[in-house]
Amino acid sequence: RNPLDEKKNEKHFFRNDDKPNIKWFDTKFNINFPTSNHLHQPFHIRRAPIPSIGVPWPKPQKIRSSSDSLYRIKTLSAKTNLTKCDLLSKAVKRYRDLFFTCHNEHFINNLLNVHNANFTFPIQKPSLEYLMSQPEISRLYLLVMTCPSYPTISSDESYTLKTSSKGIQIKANEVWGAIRGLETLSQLIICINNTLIIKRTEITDYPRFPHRGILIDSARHFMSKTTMYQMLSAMEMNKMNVLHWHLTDDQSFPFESQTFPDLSGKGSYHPSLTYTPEDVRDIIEFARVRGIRIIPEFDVPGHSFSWGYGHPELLTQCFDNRGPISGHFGPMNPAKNNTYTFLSKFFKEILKVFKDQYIHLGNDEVPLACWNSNQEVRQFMSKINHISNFKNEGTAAWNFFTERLIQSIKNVSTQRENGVKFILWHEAFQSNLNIPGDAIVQVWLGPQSLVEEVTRRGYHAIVSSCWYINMIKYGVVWPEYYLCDPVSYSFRGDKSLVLGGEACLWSEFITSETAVGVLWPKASAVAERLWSDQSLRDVNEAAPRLEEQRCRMLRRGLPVGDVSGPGFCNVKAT
Ligand code: CP6
Repeated sequence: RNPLDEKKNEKHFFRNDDKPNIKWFDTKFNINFPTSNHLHQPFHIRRAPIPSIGVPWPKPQKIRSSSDSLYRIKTLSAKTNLTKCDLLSKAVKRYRDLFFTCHNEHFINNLLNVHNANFTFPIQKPSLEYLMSQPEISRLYLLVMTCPSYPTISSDESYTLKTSSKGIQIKANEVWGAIRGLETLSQLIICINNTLIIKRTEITDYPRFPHRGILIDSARHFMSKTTMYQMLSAMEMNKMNVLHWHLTDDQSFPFESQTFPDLSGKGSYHPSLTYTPEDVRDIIEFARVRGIRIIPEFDVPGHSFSWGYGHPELLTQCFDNRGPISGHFGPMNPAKNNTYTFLSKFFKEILKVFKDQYIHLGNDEVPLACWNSNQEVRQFMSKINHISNFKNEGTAAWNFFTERLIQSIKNVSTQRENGVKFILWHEAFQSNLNIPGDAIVQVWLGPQSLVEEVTRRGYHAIVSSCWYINMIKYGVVWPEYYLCDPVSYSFRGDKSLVLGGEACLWSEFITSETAVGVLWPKASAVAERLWSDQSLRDVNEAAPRLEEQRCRMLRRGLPVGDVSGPGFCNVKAT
């Protein structure tokens, strides 16, 4: 049974079933971009970019702006009540350069002409005189209550932003909100006639879900440090806050362990295709200052073939009726004590390297057939099965493995301030393993009813099933991602237990060179779904804003792809 076939039959998942007349298949090729009269343009326009310049993505929860009050910005001096918050000073430093980069000077007049500027400005041609007569503001007030050092699942990312003749004010309970507010501010500032302009604006903003992630698979193809940085920058621009780092899989083991150097020494594709301890520290720090958590996944007991290059003793030898199959190793061997002592040493190191409270233990697609084929494991399994009530011996052994591993990781977590908690793929839940009550179940395949069931049994859930961005398709596909709601109006479970979702970039056919262009700006659609209000479901309203967000990412140097068909951005091609 191919799980992908099941997926095909379940076309209706996560659609907004309460509003059946929204058919996103129909809207797919029918997004109403305004057409432009290009005759008066000094350069050829096939389809003009939409001037959603100055309109933020993802859409804030509440935004009020007045187009007839503009402010000019020549300089900005940031004043903050917190002087010893490195995260805040670093964020100001990062964003200051962005505020003062005039990107659209060659284009904006044209855009204003073309579209009568109804989108962002009521004025048709803001003359230099008009702009220069607008009041100037020069102060940025950052009022922040607390400055925690690492983001967590319960971080407060809310903020308010207000521009007035006194200046710009961003208020936040925690520094994470200030970082989100600065990103919004950077998107509100536009540049006309080489002058920075911001409208009078009032924003109250906060995320709908606390877990808004992407999954990066560094094991099928190695993802360079530069690519990881680009991913994190794009996440910050889209207010995403979790990087689920799928670090190891059957094909390679790029993580350099100090405790067991042979894991990457023999299990990486090449000695240069690894993450050194310094690389990992740098990536965690790059993420931290952007309010992004890094959750590493070390997939066990399946998807673990590459562990065997350095440590073959961990894996199960698979047999057929003639004997051991040469080179055929299955999931980690649940019958050996060594497996557990090895893994508890390994995870002791992981808990030191990675700072987040959560680690991801995989537990997807465990091939039980290999365990069944191995005499030693079979003996162990029948022993285990006596003392458990699983129908299937393989599942009993799998449960034993996962339970014991989790316990041993908890045992080595005592030096950690916040202990350790676990995320598992939904198979562990579906097979009724005894997973801790505070574990999070990540659903990667299956209907909304599976997510509902997860919450009905009291577990927290993360949803990925409709966001396999690596499945490259021709045409305009982002509305599909955009309209997929982890908690649709018809959700029959405990909505409060759904923490959010992740856009996944499984990398069997994606490389470091193509990853950013495949994931973005498609993942931007997911980002708005997870940040903004549930009622925001108009793809025609979103389309021009998404297009501007794509252009913004390009302007900031990210090699993003295209999602809406022929067009161009007001940025010089490199
Ligand atoms: N790799 C791992 C994968 C997938 C999973 N685990 C996967 C397979 C098919 C789809 C999506 C993801 N490539 N380790 C399952 C979580 Cl459609």
